Amino acid sequence: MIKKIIGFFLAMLVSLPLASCAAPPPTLVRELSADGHLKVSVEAEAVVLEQGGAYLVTTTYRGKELVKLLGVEEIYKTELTHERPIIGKEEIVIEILDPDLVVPDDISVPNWTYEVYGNPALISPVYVKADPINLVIDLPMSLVDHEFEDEGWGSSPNWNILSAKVNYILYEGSMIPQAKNYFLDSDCSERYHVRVWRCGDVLVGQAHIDTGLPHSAYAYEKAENMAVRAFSLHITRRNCIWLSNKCKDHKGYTNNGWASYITTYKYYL
Ligand SMILES: [Ca+2]
Repeated sequence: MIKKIIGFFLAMLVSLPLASCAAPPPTLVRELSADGHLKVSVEAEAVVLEQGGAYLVTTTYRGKELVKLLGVEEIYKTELTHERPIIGKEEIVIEILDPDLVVPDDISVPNWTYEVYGNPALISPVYVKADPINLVIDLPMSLVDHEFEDEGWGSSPNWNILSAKVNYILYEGSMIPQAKNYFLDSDCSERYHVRVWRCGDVLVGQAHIDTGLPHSAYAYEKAENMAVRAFSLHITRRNCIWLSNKCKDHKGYTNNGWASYITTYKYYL
């Protein structure tokens, strides 16, 4: 009996340090921001396949942090363009929407747009934070079409996924694809680009100047002002809705965090 009791205590002593070693090793330190974004260091690479005057651009993000966070070595997206894209490889930090985020449903206007990346091993796509929302438009889409067209902007309906210009917003717990694209040629072969989403009773927009592929939107404030100018017959308020999305684009221009508001014709007052 005494031997059994001594054996029991010896077994306990041996098992204690083993039990403490069984704790899972530390994984990626998740730097989760207040709005549910994770910062991830990646290597970004764009590869181009040219065919018949069109360019198929595959942008891939790779890195150890993606392995730890998502269980895959890379995520990627494919885009089709008719403009010769800029290609290359660079180390960057991206922000992705936390896949485990419990999405709040009390936000009336979203404040960021997202690009979608995929990998066959993933159940869900990865949403990478793209650009700040900077327009809130309280008008029917048909009237937005009309006013942009009157000012010389071109438009296109929603694109299929290979055509690539589809970005998303997070609204009431779902990722919503954009409804329309509007374009206006700028100087130096650049163009103004406004993406628009339906968002409950209003539309929201993201205006920027586009330098081509891979993703290179910049000058959000300048493009926001240019978009508002297309609505000169309407009541507009520049930079009046705080969306907490102040940031700098890759050329160093600041987005001030305030969206402009566009609503009914002036003569309705
Ligand atoms: Ca603004």
